[in-house]
Amino acid sequence: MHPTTLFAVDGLLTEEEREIRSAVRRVCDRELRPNLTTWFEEGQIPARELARRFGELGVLGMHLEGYGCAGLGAVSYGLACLELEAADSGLRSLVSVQGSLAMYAIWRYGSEEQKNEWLPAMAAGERIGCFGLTEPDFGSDPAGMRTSAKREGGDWVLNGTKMWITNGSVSDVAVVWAQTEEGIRGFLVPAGTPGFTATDLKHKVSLRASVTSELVLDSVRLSQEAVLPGALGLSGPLRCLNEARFGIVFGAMGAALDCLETAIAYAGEREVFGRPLASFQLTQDKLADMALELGKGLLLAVHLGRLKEAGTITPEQVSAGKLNNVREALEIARTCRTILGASGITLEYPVIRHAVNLESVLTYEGTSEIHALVLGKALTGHAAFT
Ligand code: TGC
Ligand code: FAD
Repeated sequence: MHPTTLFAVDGLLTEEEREIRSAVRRVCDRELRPNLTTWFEEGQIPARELARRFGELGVLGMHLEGYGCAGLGAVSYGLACLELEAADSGLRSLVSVQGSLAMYAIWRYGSEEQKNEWLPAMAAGERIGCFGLTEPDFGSDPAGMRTSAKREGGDWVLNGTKMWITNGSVSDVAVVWAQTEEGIRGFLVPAGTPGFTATDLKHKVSLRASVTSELVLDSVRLSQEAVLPGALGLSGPLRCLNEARFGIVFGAMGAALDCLETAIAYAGEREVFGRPLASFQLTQDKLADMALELGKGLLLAVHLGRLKEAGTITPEQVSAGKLNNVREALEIARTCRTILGASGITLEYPVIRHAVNLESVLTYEGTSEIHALVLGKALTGHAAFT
């Protein structure tokens, strides 16, 4: 039995959703999987080429309406994230940051001119975006950010540093969040603007098939047209995070599923003490536990997707999904790694790659501790962040 049939999750999906999932899976199998080990080992991806391919596939900003976006439901978007992350979390990251952070920020808070200028080209993958919220000293606590935007005549002048920014150096536009006299505001900073530089962070052990950069803004002068008019205050970027976190609820289960499928196949073939590893009770106990967590995680993801489609999902529910599904995916990846023994530490199998990638996923888009605190606040009424 395939692990996902245990909970009959497919029965909860529409035909269109299953077709979208198959289309993304086909591209992953034929065009991405053959390259994943090389991209991970070399720590480099052909980001522009991939973005154009993802644009053709229609997954960039696929849950947004208009401006060249497909306007599909949340579950369809989630299933695309699941398939991409079953290949590699870094590829899902590229798509999440483009569609759920950079495009979403412009789509939700941008002027008509900004939307028309950026969204159709970004949906097509012809232009890439990034989202600069985190700073070297302010990750979990973005309210403390030091990046500032000050008015000078009719212009804005930005100074500061953003850290750990996915797609940073390959982006055509950076959505940069900065402190202003009025509160936190978002700015569109085109690549090549004088004073703006993006430098890649090297020596990553996790998410190697993803571009991660530092952005430096040194007296970057922007016109009034660069401000996102609809966002004021920290709730602006945090609403974008809800979108990307939702995709991760599904995505993490993709990485877990790829690990579990690999472990089941390996345990069936590998003989220890004269019989298949799969026939030992301890192995079956591990597999049963993992199938339970995978199934529960998928059900939670689809349930949250339906709430999102109905427009009733809350940030706390997204936190619950991100916390649970990433934590369980990481646990599944680690347990699958034990089933593969020494083979589990090589890139011949995808398991260790998923496991180290999921360490980043546990940290970005709100660490597991931050999501626990969000739930703690909801349950008790006491905020324990500070
Ligand atoms: P707090 O005072 O609680 O809230 C400030 C304002 O924001 C509102 N708010 C939210 N709005 C929408 N969605 C949410 N999830 C929200 N959470 C809070 C809140 O109502 C308030 O609004 P208003 O109108 O009253 O001003 O803020 P706080 O400073 O106490 O912080 C709360 C906390 C810690 C939960 C928040 O700062 C947080 O989520 N921190 C984690 C930061 C984070 O997740 N960073 C991610 C950066 S992007 C990234 O990692 C991309 S990786 C992508 C990839 O490669 O896939
Ligand atoms: P810190 O906030 O310094 O946290 C360190 C530890 O302290 C964590 O365990 C944390 O949970 C814990 N902690 C913090 N506060 C509390 C508390 N109140 N109580 C208890 N424990 C606490 N950011 C972007 O803006 N855009 C991106 O595109 C982006 N991409 C990323 C890609 C990668 C590969 C990675 C690794 C990160 C990326 N990030 C991005 C940054 C990411 O969002 C931050 O790393 C994350 O929010 C945590 O911030 P930090 O690393 O500064 O850790």
